[in-house]
Amino acid sequence: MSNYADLAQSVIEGQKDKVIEHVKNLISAGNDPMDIINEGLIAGMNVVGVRFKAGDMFVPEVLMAAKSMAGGVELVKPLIATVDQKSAGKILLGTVKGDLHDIGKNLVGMLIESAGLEVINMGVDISAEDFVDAVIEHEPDIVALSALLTTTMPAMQDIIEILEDEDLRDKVKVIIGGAPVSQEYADTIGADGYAPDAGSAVELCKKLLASK
Ligand code: B1M
Repeated sequence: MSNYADLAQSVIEGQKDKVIEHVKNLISAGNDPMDIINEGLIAGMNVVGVRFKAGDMFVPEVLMAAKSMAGGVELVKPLIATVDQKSAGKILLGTVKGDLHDIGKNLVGMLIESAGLEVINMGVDISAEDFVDAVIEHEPDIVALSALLTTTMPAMQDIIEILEDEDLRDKVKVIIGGAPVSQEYADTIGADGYAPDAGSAVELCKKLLASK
């Protein structure tokens, strides 16, 4: 038998095999896939964040935790109910330049996709110019930007400014998310919205698509 606390502890310890075992057990026991993510995997990663900040954990250990969490998310991913419909919108998603954090961004992509929207996931460390080129190439309805570092947040503003310079700003909505950003920051840089978590990102996308 496994519980959410065991799963969170295995994420903290970076024990990918144990994470996979606990996730499999929790799935077999009929637990909700989103509860497995929120109460087990993310709960563990939140503790990692606190210990990392306090200097009790270091980058290699944090990477092990991140890889363990990603292994767990992969198992849960097929179980997230997918709305079977023709794509109701196209979302261009990526982590901004200088930033390598992708766990939250990938969760956001997974949930948006499961809501029946098309997601083009550009990955991490994406320059403003590459985002704008991708807007021209893919013509998305929404650009969703992730940043986890206070030092990379300004890259979000760069993207909005280049979109304005290229006369593309009125063709695409821009939304932002990630631990250091906020609704206030979204307002400051002229983004169309902010989502604090993956579930809210889905709701925000739906709201913006409905208003288009
Ligand atoms: Co880094 N890191 N990290 N890190 N890391 C943080 C972000 C930090 C807060 C840790 C700390 O000090 N407490 C800190 C940033 C401090 C700051 O800027 N204020 C930090 C630092 C300092 C660094 C380095 C500089 C460390 C170093 O090298 N000295 C370095 C930078 C590397 C770089 O990016 N250039 C670094 C490196 C790393 C690892 C590579 C080791 C690893 C990342 C692995 C990976 O992503 N593949 C890592 C990790 C794992 C973390 C913490 C511990 C966990 C992040 C995470 O995955 N959380 C993090 C501490 C923390 O956040 N508590 C930390 C789980 C995830 C589900 O949540 O990403 O917040 P989150 O995503 C949420 C929401 O934010 C939101 O929805 C998600 C799901 O609910 N969301 C969006 C995210 N993106 C969205 C986009 C949207 C909408 C919502 O679109 C609209």
